Amino acid sequence: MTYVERVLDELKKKNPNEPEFHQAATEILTSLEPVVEKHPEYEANALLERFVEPERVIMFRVPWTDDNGKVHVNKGYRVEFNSAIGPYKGGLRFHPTVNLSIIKFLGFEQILKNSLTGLPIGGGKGGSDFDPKGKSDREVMNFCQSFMTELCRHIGPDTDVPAGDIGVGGREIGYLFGQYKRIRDEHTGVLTGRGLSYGGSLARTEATGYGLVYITEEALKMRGDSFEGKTVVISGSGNVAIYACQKAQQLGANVVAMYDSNGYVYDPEGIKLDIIQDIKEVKRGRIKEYAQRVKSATYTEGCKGIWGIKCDIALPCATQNEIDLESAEKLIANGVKYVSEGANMPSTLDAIDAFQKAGVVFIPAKAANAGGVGVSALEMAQSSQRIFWTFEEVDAKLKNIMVNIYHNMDDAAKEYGYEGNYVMGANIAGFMKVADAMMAHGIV
Ligand code: NDP
Ligand code: 2IT
Repeated sequence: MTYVERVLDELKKKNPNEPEFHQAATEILTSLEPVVEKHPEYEANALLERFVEPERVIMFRVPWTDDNGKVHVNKGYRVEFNSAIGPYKGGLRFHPTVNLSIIKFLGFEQILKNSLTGLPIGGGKGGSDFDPKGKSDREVMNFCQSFMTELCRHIGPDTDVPAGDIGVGGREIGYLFGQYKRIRDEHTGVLTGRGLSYGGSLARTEATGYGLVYITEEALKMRGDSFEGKTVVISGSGNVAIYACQKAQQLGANVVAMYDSNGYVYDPEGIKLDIIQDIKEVKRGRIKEYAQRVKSATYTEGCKGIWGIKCDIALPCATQNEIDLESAEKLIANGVKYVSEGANMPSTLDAIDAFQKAGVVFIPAKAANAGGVGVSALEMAQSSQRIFWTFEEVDAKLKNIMVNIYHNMDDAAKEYGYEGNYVMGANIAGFMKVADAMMAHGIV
């Protein structure tokens, strides 16, 4: 048994019933085989054993009252995974499927993603099994205030800086920030993704989707190609999906399909993004309505069929494991050339394997969606200096971050003899900096 196999084996024994965490750990640790072989001091110092164990796991009760006076109780989580290179940083997810396994996989991925940005941020993630869907603004506020009443004692601008993720956008960050400020009496950069009137950064809303398209654009450019005239399928219709669509369209792509958790719309004439935004951002409605408003579009109940639509570039931007082997095989059979992950871990391990074997350019989430947390780190920088950069300044820095990530993962893959394997490249490039810092800090 190799060192990596032993650590993975123990991780699964010590953390049973955490399949998503096992999946993320398997992908990451397997890629690190050649690195730990080259660095025997890592095993001698139990570096991987420490790397896979969160520094701190916080779980708490979140009681709140609905509009009818009924009391509900949800679970709250914050996993402070690794602070070797900076304060814990990562989003909060509010979705009924949230459990410890999901938060741990997200937190673990976040360590390497944040390292890849080149900025000083450690890895963390949190959230709740609360479902914001169908709740009134007042109910969401009640929930957020209760959630923050507990969370506020664990976070701070130099300690742990949460942000949004699925189900947590500008509205939720506002309520969370208001409660933090009230209890701690501090107006600081304790959360990112804040509104522009209270310390937020321009371009944070767009950052993940734009960043996803920028890194894909760089991959295209290196192969003498571009987004111009390409057919693109994007899953999801939330924050990441919407701004990925916007940037891809600006670069001349034809985005033909998007979905929400009920079903997908196919519009061969090109998605009218203003209508999607009206339905999803303004009305918080269902994507089904798009097909009622746009003649060229059709709606199909259920999500999976979206991957059967012929495209050159697929950008999964909804949730984990949305592309399984069967969906990957359909994409490949239809000639997909690029798959870049806007969501976290949207492809199963066997789907990734199929893409790589078929020669599809596959850019894994921790590289492809790092633009969101990258601009969050820029928001932290602006907050601590009490200044604001223009949209153009932030956007230029974002693009620079994404282009650098592309080349760092490409170089790391080549250095270790895995040219074009960006799963290896991103994991290795992200890990080296964290490993260096952990070694420097001694056994902690
Ligand atoms: P949003 O809540 O804004 O949107 C999520 C979208 O995905 C919605 O369209 C939602 O549909 C759909 N979705 C969620 N869960 C499921 C599911 N189980 N099955 C099918 N569809 C689903 O979230 P974001 O856009 O912020 O996040 C999307 C992905 O991107 C997540 O994986 C997140 O972790 C990742 N990410 C987000 C970043 C950010 O800055 N926001 C940064 C990096 C990664 P519905 O409307 O029906 O719920
Ligand atoms: O998965 C992610 O990188 C995010 N949800 C964004 C985290 C952040 O701190 O901006």
